[in-house]
Amino acid sequence: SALRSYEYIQVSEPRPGVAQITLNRPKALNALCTPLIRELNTALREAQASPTVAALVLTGSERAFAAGADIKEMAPLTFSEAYTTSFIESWSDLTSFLKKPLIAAVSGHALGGGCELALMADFIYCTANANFGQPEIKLGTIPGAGGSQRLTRAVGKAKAMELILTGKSFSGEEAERWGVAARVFNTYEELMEGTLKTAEQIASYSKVAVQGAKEVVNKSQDLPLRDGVEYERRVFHSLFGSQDQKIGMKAFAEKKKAEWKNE
Ligand code: CO8
Repeated sequence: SALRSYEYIQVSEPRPGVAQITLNRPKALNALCTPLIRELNTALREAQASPTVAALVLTGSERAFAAGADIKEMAPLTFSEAYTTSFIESWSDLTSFLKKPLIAAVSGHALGGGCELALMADFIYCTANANFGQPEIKLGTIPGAGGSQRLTRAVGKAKAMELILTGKSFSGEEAERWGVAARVFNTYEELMEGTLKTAEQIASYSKVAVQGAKEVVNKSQDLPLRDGVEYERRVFHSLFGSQDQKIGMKAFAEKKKAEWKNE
């Protein structure tokens, strides 16, 4: 297929319906410099637009998912430059346009902006010894790409406050126990196999239903419960207008495999 080539990331389609984006700046442990973020943004938009992609995986290397924003790039930045260029604004919303599900597969360091990037995914799979954290406080700054909000929603205020004020990191095992990660694996190989398998499974379902499911779960993060439940019911009702609902339920009754039309 016509996959574009990049300098700081790699894009592949390792399984049917699955696009994998691999952060690839090994010399800097995948530190998120501006050109990398720009490439990632392009790749995510292309995957969203691609008719052959139904689910996405975002990963780094065995040693590092991403060790944060590029400290060397940020070091000389002034307040007025950051303020007037809205530094990082476009990064903290990297996945907000994405309607297709995105799984982050985290091995090694996921620090600062790297942790925040993983938290932007729909869910995280990781290795037991992955190294998550928001160490910005040690650099004289604070999380800038949603970490104080998304980590707090994931682990609760007490733990998030402790983690962000001390800058101490937490393991993949803890991430799973605290609800930051959906699943934990012993090795990098098992992580990648498990992630691709899940992505392939999701990609095998009706695209219409998958998009609806992602949309309603995400609404739970923004809406009060009553409004969220009502929103869910509206989307649920609307899916009776899809062909795939008819196909799925008919296939169940006939004990056959559903052949989705994605309509
Ligand atoms: N920025 C720039 N370069 C980095 C970064 C980084 N964040 N992390 C690592 N590197 C570079 C190192 O400078 C080193 O380069 P060189 O060989 O030229 O000296 C190379 O990567 C390898 O790193 P180490 O030699 O330090 O490797 P170790 O295995 O000894 O240590 C660590 C690994 C513990 C991960 C260590 O590199 C480290 O502490 N890195 C910084 C972690 C950090 O503080 N991250 C937070 C950055 S602030 C931030 O992310 C703000 C968020 C803003 C929003 C972002 C939006 C997505």
